[in-house]
Amino acid sequence: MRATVCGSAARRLGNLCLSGIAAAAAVAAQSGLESRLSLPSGRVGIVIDTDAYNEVDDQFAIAYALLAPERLNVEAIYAAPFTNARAETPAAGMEQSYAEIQRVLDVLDLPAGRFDRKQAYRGAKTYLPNRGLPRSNPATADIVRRGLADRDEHLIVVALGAPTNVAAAILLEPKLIDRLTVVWLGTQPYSSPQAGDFNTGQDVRASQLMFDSGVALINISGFNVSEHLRTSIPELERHVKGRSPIGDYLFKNVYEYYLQRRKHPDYPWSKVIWDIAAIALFIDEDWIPSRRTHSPILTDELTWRRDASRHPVRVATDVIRDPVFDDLFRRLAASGD
Ligand SMILES: [Ca+2]
Repeated sequence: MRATVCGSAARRLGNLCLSGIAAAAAVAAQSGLESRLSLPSGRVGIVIDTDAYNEVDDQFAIAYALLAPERLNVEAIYAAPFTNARAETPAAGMEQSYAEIQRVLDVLDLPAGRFDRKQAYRGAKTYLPNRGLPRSNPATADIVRRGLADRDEHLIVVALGAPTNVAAAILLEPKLIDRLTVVWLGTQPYSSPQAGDFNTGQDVRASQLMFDSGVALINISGFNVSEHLRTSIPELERHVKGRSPIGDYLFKNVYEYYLQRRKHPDYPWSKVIWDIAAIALFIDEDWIPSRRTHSPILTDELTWRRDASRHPVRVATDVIRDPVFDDLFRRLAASGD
């Protein structure tokens, strides 16, 4: 499948280019697109789409979001598919993610009314098909329902893995294009010779739809951007371990990961907690500097092509690491008080 561009508007839904009428409406909606690239002030409703068990960082991001109730109303959490050494198939990855979301919720043991486990949903069991429409699943149904509902502010989807669920929801209900903001953690910086990272490569078609559908996209690259969010075992021992039940759980996860990967006990080791960047963005936008640019074209070969006539996206350019961890560590510790 080649990365084709549909006319000057450069908007594409899977293999279907938007019709002329739809494209004109899409252009008219572009002023709304500009506003959706800005985060609302006050308390905002978000849904989180997470490949929670793919390694050890999504769990931090889930806890971070749920421990920031003054800023974030987490309306739902969706399990995203993944495949790696922990899951042989996308379906297994999604199920493992669903189970991990439940474990994090159990350990957090939030006050009644903050977040109920029934607000966690299973997602796609497969990546997007190469052609045609994907199957609906509990996550896509919930995104469609919330996205089309009358709301004070548009729905914000925070996608922390392959964006299969949100892309599938858009394909099943294209009205979502003008209703959502997607904060997606994935790709490499647009100046890089390569565009792919783990999240991008898991579901290339879904990733392409983030850039081609015209949905409002705030993109936080992995390499060289959220990659700044490195921590270490000594730092986690100092600030996280022993401070709260969720702190102990998160530390245990990272420590087991470390034991599997360290070269020897005296070797320096650090771990990127990638996904917390997408939550920190809401706490203080100055911590995640960003700029607006034309949506790049993600090719099938996972490289970038640029076209200045394309619609705008917002892309993070840096992460100020220390205040993010300071805020996260304080919230984790306070949850144990
Ligand atoms: Ca993730």
